[in-house]
Amino acid sequence: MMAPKKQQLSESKKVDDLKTSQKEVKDTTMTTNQGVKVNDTNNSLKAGERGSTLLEDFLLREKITSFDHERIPERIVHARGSGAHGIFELYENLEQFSKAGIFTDTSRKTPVFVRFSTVAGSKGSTDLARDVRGFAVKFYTEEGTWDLVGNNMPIFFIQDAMKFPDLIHSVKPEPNREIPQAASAHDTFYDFVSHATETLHNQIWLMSDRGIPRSYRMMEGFGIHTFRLINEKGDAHFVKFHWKPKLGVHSVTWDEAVKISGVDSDFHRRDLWDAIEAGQFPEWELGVQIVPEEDEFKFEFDLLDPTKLIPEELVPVKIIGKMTLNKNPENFFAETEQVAFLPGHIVPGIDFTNDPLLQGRLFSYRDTQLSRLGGPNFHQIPINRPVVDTHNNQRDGMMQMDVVKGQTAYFPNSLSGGCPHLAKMAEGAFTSYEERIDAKKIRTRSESFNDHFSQPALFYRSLSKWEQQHLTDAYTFELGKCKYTHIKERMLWVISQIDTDLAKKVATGLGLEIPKSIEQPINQAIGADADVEKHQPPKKKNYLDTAPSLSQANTKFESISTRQIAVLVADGFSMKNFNKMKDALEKEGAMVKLIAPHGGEVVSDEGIAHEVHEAIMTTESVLFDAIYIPGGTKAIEKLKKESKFIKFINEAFKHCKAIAVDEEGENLIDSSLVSNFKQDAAVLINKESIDFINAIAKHRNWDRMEVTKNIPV
Ligand code: HDE
Repeated sequence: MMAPKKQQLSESKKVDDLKTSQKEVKDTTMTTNQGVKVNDTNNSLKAGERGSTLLEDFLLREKITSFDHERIPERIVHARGSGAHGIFELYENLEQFSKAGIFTDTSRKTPVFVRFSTVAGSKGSTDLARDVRGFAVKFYTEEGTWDLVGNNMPIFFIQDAMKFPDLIHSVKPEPNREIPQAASAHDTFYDFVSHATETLHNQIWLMSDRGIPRSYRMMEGFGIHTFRLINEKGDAHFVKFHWKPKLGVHSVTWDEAVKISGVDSDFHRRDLWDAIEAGQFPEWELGVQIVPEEDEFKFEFDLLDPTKLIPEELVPVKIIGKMTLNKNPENFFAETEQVAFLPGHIVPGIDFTNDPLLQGRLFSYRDTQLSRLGGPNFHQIPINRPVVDTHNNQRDGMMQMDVVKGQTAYFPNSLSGGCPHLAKMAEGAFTSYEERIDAKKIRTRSESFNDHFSQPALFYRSLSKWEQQHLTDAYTFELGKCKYTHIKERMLWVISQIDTDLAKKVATGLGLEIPKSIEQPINQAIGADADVEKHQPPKKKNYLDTAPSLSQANTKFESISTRQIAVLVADGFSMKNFNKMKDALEKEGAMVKLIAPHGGEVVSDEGIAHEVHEAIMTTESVLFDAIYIPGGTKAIEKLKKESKFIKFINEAFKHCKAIAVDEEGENLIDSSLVSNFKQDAAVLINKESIDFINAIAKHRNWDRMEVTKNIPV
């Protein structure tokens, strides 16, 4: 037998190597797709100058045909997204848990491609929809590609894949009018979720600030399902994966989200792109919660139930490595659009569990790529290619890019010396974890999945006052958008099972009463949701009073890196103050942007011209994290005359942002609503730059909500 060629891969391939079909546009001559040089791409071939176009015009037909077929079907969910390249580095060898190279070799820099997304909206929808965010990571490892296809919330809406089409149909635009786009605030969603109370946990996370992140770079990521890690001896441990952003977890307010959607619906995409271009590479640490197999039944919830999280207070998250995104895609379509993530892409050392949602996903994603990318060869698209060589007897199909030589395409064979031969365990072959199964074939839901209410209640209890207020407002808004009273009432009843006070506040906003009981679902007889009965009244368990790890109030507030600071200036602004503050902010990594009454340049009180970043007409305060007003008598007089600057300040104040002013700058805030709140902890008048930096690092002064809620902005 011919000796098999050993795969050589001394170090991880560079990200660029993945893209074997890269083309540069520079210094090239235009050709057709057949390589014929083109001398006119502006005029079609006609019978005479004013004559009809000729069918023979192959240049026109090739160009137009290609254009006509430019789009591929958008993803049914997660259509709107943004991607970036990077690397993953492991901090410590985890061989006691997993034999995967990515978890044992601390010398590797494993290339990754990440795609962040919203779920419900179509490809052109706003980034700032209240929605779950996708957080999908493709690890190009030396033992094959591993995809960790997760979300920014640690649980999912449903427990069984069978319900996924119902969930998505309910949240998508209603089929009769195709309204509303990228929004859960409508009748069909709440009709569905109020009948399927298993959705409640993900729903309440969605209503929290997690549903409107400040940036993709400031979100956690979660694998959601319980997976398995397998070590060299074949021993298994359960594992949950967590991504922890270095910048902490931060969100905008709903009022900002609505306004950002209007002024820059690409806010999150732009933010990710700009940070990477500026060399301020986003970073997340990878954490694992590890549970020994023998502890499978130790918890008051089922580890296989994807609507439950393991509170970090019960099983701490062990930080094991770091992911850095350091390169923007060259071509959105080729990379971000064509990337295909499959939860079924795992490598030796990682394995699945029987989570019924995960099991369904293992089927769904390959099926999706077949229709989205047109056939079974999507793994040959550059962004989807593994970094290791692949050999098997799969052949042909649409868009086959490989020219596989030789006479055989079957196994076993003698004509090719038995190759590709089967891998032995010592060569790193994948084998499935031998889980013991002794069961009836049965179409049902495990009783251990029945408790729908304990964890949503734990989540709500664990939030800070300001988070609870945001969540209450979110439910009131969302249900307020529903037209059917019975749907709103049913939801009120469901919410009352989490927290009576929350339900009362939402009911007041809706002008309704919380019903004492609710009718059984219409189709109970045919099992539309026979399980609803099981959950009424809920059997709540209080295994923890609170889980502080669930609150954004306990996230990191250390860095102002990449924070956008609006500096309000006009001709005559104080250069001394400005320079001092700018230097201090930029030293901490913040982005200082000059906003002036007009575009072009502004001249400081020392006669130096500065480039204006945005004219006040083309921007809004919702795009910034904080405001600085450097002063200068002439400048402040000018700014006071432009009412939009006052609006800018009022809104930033309303959104609880830090505002610093020096000297005459105080006159400008005296013309705004801030004049009545100068004692506010994040309003800094003639203070040191360090005070401003500390206030920005806190993200927002949420204590201010008490006073701002009644401010008419
Ligand atoms: Fe997905 N999901 N999903 N999903 N999902 C897709 O696959 C599906 C679920 C997630 O940036 C689709 O390639 C089913 C959970 C992300 O390209 C599709 C079920 C989680 C992305 C699909 C789920 C996710 C997708 C659409 C229930 C978090 C975007 C396009 C059984 C753990 C990946 C595609 C990207 C995309 C099906 C549930 C995350 C239709 C059937 C749970 C981040 O195949």
